[in-house]
Amino acid sequence: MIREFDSALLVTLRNARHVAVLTGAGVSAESGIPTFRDAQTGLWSRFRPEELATSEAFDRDPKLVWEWYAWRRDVVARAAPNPGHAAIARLARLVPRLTLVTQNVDGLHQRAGSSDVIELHGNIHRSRCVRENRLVDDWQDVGDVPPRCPRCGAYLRPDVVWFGEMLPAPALEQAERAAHDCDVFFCVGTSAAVYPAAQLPLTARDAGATVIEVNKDPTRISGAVTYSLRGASGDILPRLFAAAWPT
Ligand code: BV8
Repeated sequence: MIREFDSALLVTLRNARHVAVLTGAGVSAESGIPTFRDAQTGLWSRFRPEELATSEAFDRDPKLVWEWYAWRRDVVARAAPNPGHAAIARLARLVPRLTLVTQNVDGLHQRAGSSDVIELHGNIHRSRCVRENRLVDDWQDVGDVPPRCPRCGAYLRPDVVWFGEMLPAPALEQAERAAHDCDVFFCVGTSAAVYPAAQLPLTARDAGATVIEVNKDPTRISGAVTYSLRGASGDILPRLFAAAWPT
């Protein structure tokens, strides 16, 4: 039998009490959703995501930023969860306790069947009033771009965390608690470049967890993790979990 995965890794997974998973854009790449590292295509090719995903960009050109998110919502609507999302959803049934934390705003983990997803950076399918800071899930389409809050008339914005904005405190606290408590921490499809999310795998390692990175490419934390599994998450995760928990 080809020993594909280190046997110590498989034993660690089988004995895990609490597994935490942090995902980034790479877990949705096989669903056809461009990552932040991918060059933007077509209409958006002349912009860098870091430039558009800011309140400054929205203040400067709310229509442009709203249309970028509308385009991304359309890409997500046409995408489907991939085997990587499905494997993570299945993992919840294989371990005593799973905490799933995502940096993604596409909602694909939920569509794959994961529940209690901790969304550190919000969700592209939710919109909120810029003045009241409250979610708005329905509005009259009278041609305004961005649309306006039906209660107060201010612009709506995507309910995501832009660069320079604070993360939702409850989500971040929950993620940090899991990083301290877990005995296995997966870091899947993230360049580990954006803080404070990028601190989580290091927190887990310092707390004594086995940290497993799954990424097509090496990242800045590849040298700091216990196992760095190179490849596509949609390929590696199903095979790893099948090896650890043979049916
Ligand atoms: C904050 C929502 C307080 C919006 C996003 C400390 C040090 C340095 C900088 C900072 C710091 N603290 C704060 C900052 C500033 C900033 C930051 O981290 N900047 C970076 C660029 C240096 N952080 C913030 O502003 C955060 N706010 O901390 O507030 C504060 C504020 C100011 C100053 C100090 C403190 C807010 C960050 C949240 C921003 N919002 N998203 C939207 O989506 O439009 S971030 C966005 O980019 C994503 O959510 C994601 O988090 C990030 C991209 O990262 P990844 O998900 O990793 O994706 P990426 O494309 O980078 O990588 C994909 C990976 O997958 C690659 O490695 C690739 O190889 C791999 N891959 C590809 N295909 C596959 C694959 N792997 C496996 N399988 C495959 N098939």
